Amino acid sequence: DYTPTPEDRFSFGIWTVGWQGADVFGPGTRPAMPAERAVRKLAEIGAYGVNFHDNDVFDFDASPGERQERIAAFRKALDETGLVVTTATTNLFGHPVFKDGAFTANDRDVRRFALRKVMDNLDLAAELGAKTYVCWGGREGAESGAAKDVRAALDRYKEAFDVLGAYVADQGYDLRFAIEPKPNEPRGDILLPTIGHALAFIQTLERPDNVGLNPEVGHEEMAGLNYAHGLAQALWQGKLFHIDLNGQHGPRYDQDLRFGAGNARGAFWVVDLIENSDYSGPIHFDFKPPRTEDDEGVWESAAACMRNWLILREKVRAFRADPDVQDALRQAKVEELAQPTLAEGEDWRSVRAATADAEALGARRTAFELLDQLALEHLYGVR
Ligand code: GLT
Ligand code: MN
Ligand code: MN
Ligand code: MN
Repeated sequence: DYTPTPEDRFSFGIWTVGWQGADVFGPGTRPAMPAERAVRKLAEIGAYGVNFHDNDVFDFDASPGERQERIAAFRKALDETGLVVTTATTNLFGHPVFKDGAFTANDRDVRRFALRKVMDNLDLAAELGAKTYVCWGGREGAESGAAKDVRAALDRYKEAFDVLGAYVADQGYDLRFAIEPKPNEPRGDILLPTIGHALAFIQTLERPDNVGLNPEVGHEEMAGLNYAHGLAQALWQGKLFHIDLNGQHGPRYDQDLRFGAGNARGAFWVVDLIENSDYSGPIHFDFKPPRTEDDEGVWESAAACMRNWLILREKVRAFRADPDVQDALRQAKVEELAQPTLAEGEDWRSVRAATADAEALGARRTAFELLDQLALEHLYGVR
């Protein structure tokens, strides 16, 4: 039985199910979906929480009255369904004002406008109880060489996080920022393109403890990287604040397939890692129901994200419980890696003096193929 429960902490961006399907080659294929409808339908299919952009709830040019009205409808749906706002974020990419980015736009007036827009939505995020504030800088970047001074842009990127960090601290908000890396699309090259770039950047900030990551499956795979390995390093550095789960087929355009589609083997290791970690944030899906789907297809694909997580969770549990796997793990010396290379009280001298038979060590069995085949057989459903 793969029925989602609140304990599973499944959440969705309002913009995922709300995506109308407009792409570079044609307009949308589905009608607009008000945020409150997304909330009600997500609750119906078993989600626990939601994430939203300011402009998923109200239009960019909404009057103050319209803004209040839209927020009230959103809030009413949240109250009536019990769905939790786990996360919020700002649309800093849709309007032409952000055509050259927001925090790193060459035009200083644009940068000041962007900061104000974020602060406005931080107020709403705090009011609605969000704990994480995602920052995806999709328009921060360039298509050409001379137009962007990357080092100056990084100065401004850091300045933005320092200013916003001070705002959150001064307001006493219980909110942490999560940077979402992406290598390209919509910009030709985006700043902070991977988990690694973002981790290094965070260390330069005035409040590094309040800033972590929101890595997305497709974004790391577009860069040819192993998403589970990236998540593991983020966890190791105490920086996995949030996750954007979806599916992707290799290094092509950002596909945002439902979770579990695309690289199914990669998805298996993601579930294995997260289920066996201390990650306590939402299991959050950022996918786009393909443009081919009607409203029914939208909810089928959203429900499938959760179902695929639960199916893979069952499989990784069976994999870890399988005595053959436990034996292969022993043969592969997986636990031995947790043992420090130097013993208590040893220093470099102990290793300097050691002798080894490199030929014999090089001939030792690893059993890695045996172990990986067992994982695949669990995934393929024959064990
Ligand atoms: C946008 C993007 C996503 C980001 C969202 C947060 S919006 O759809 O493609 O990957 O997570 O701004
Ligand atoms: Mn995302
Ligand atoms: Mn994506
Ligand atoms: Mn995306």
